[in-house]
Amino acid sequence: MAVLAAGCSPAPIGVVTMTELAYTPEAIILPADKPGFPVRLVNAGAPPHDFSIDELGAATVVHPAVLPGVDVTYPLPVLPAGTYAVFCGAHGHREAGMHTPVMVR
Ligand SMILES: [Cu+2]
Repeated sequence: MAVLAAGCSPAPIGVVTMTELAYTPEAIILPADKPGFPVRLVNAGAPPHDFSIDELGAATVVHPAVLPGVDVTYPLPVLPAGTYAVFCGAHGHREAGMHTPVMVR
Protein backbone atom coordinates (compact mmCIF):
# COMPACT_ATOMS: atom_id res chain seq x y z
CA MET A 1 0.00 0.00 0.00
CA ALA A 2 1.32 3.36 -0.93
CA VAL A 3 -0.11 6.72 -0.04
CA LEU A 4 0.73 9.61 -2.31
CA ALA A 5 1.14 12.14 0.45
CA ALA A 6 1.04 12.15 4.21
CA GLY A 7 -0.07 14.81 6.65
CA CYS A 8 -2.47 15.67 9.41
CA SER A 9 -5.55 15.35 7.24
CA PRO A 10 -6.14 12.36 5.01
CA ALA A 11 -4.52 12.77 1.63
CA PRO A 12 -5.83 11.54 -1.69
CA ILE A 13 -5.15 7.89 -2.21
CA GLY A 14 -3.86 6.54 -5.45
CA VAL A 15 -3.72 2.83 -4.62
CA VAL A 16 -6.69 0.64 -3.85
CA THR A 17 -6.15 -3.00 -2.97
CA MET A 18 -9.01 -5.41 -3.58
CA THR A 19 -9.25 -8.65 -1.67
CA GLU A 20 -12.10 -10.98 -0.87
CA LEU A 21 -15.04 -8.71 -0.57
CA ALA A 22 -13.14 -5.69 0.69
CA TYR A 23 -11.28 -2.63 -0.48
CA THR A 24 -8.24 -1.27 1.32
CA PRO A 25 -8.25 1.42 2.52
CA GLU A 26 -11.84 1.29 3.74
CA ALA A 27 -12.44 5.00 3.19
CA ILE A 28 -11.04 6.14 -0.14
CA ILE A 29 -10.31 9.81 -0.75
CA LEU A 30 -9.86 11.06 -4.30
CA PRO A 31 -9.27 14.55 -5.69
CA ALA A 32 -12.19 16.45 -7.20
CA ASP A 33 -12.08 17.65 -10.79
CA LYS A 34 -8.77 16.01 -11.58
CA PRO A 35 -9.44 13.87 -14.61
CA GLY A 36 -6.60 11.49 -15.20
CA PHE A 37 -5.59 11.23 -11.55
CA PRO A 38 -4.00 7.78 -11.48
CA VAL A 39 -5.85 5.23 -9.42
CA ARG A 40 -3.92 2.01 -9.15
CA LEU A 41 -6.09 -1.03 -8.62
CA VAL A 42 -4.38 -4.08 -7.20
CA ASN A 43 -6.25 -7.36 -7.02
CA ALA A 44 -4.69 -9.29 -4.18
CA GLY A 45 -7.62 -11.69 -4.02
CA ALA A 46 -8.51 -14.90 -5.82
CA PRO A 47 -11.45 -13.96 -8.09
CA PRO A 48 -11.66 -10.95 -10.43
CA HIS A 49 -12.82 -7.74 -8.72
CA ASP A 50 -13.71 -4.33 -10.10
CA PHE A 51 -14.17 -0.74 -8.98
CA SER A 52 -17.58 0.58 -9.94
CA ILE A 53 -19.08 3.92 -9.01
CA ASP A 54 -22.89 4.08 -8.84
CA GLU A 55 -23.12 7.80 -9.45
CA LEU A 56 -21.32 7.66 -12.77
CA GLY A 57 -24.42 6.21 -14.40
CA ALA A 58 -23.59 4.69 -17.76
CA ALA A 59 -19.90 4.91 -16.92
CA THR A 60 -20.47 3.12 -13.65
CA VAL A 61 -17.73 0.59 -14.16
CA VAL A 62 -14.59 2.66 -14.23
CA HIS A 63 -12.52 -0.40 -14.92
CA PRO A 64 -13.39 -3.86 -16.14
CA ALA A 65 -12.73 -6.63 -13.67
CA VAL A 66 -9.13 -6.81 -12.58
CA LEU A 67 -7.85 -10.37 -12.69
CA PRO A 68 -6.21 -11.93 -9.63
CA GLY A 69 -2.62 -10.86 -9.17
CA VAL A 70 -3.00 -8.02 -11.64
CA ASP A 71 -2.10 -4.43 -10.92
CA VAL A 72 -3.45 -1.77 -13.27
CA THR A 73 -3.53 2.00 -13.22
CA TYR A 74 -6.69 3.66 -14.36
CA PRO A 75 -7.07 7.42 -15.00
CA LEU A 76 -9.86 8.83 -12.90
CA PRO A 77 -12.82 10.30 -14.81
CA VAL A 78 -13.97 13.81 -13.87
CA LEU A 79 -15.56 13.57 -10.45
CA PRO A 80 -17.16 16.63 -8.85
CA ALA A 81 -16.69 16.91 -5.08
CA GLY A 82 -19.02 14.70 -3.11
CA THR A 83 -19.42 11.28 -1.59
CA TYR A 84 -19.73 8.33 -3.89
CA ALA A 85 -20.35 4.65 -3.40
CA VAL A 86 -17.79 2.33 -4.85
CA PHE A 87 -18.67 -1.31 -5.16
CA CYS A 88 -17.52 -4.46 -6.87
CA GLY A 89 -19.74 -5.39 -9.78
CA ALA A 90 -18.75 -9.06 -9.77
CA HIS A 91 -21.80 -11.22 -9.15
CA GLY A 92 -22.81 -11.17 -5.51
CA HIS A 93 -19.81 -9.22 -4.25
CA ARG A 94 -21.61 -5.99 -3.47
CA GLU A 95 -24.34 -7.88 -1.65
CA ALA A 96 -21.66 -9.67 0.36
CA GLY A 97 -20.24 -6.36 1.54
CA MET A 98 -17.72 -5.38 -1.12
CA HIS A 99 -18.51 -1.69 -1.16
CA THR A 100 -17.03 1.40 0.42
CA PRO A 101 -17.54 5.16 0.50
CA VAL A 102 -15.34 7.37 -1.61
CA MET A 103 -14.89 10.97 -0.63
CA VAL A 104 -14.03 13.27 -3.50
CA ARG A 105 -12.87 16.71 -2.46
CU1 LIG B 1 -15.32 -8.41 -6.17
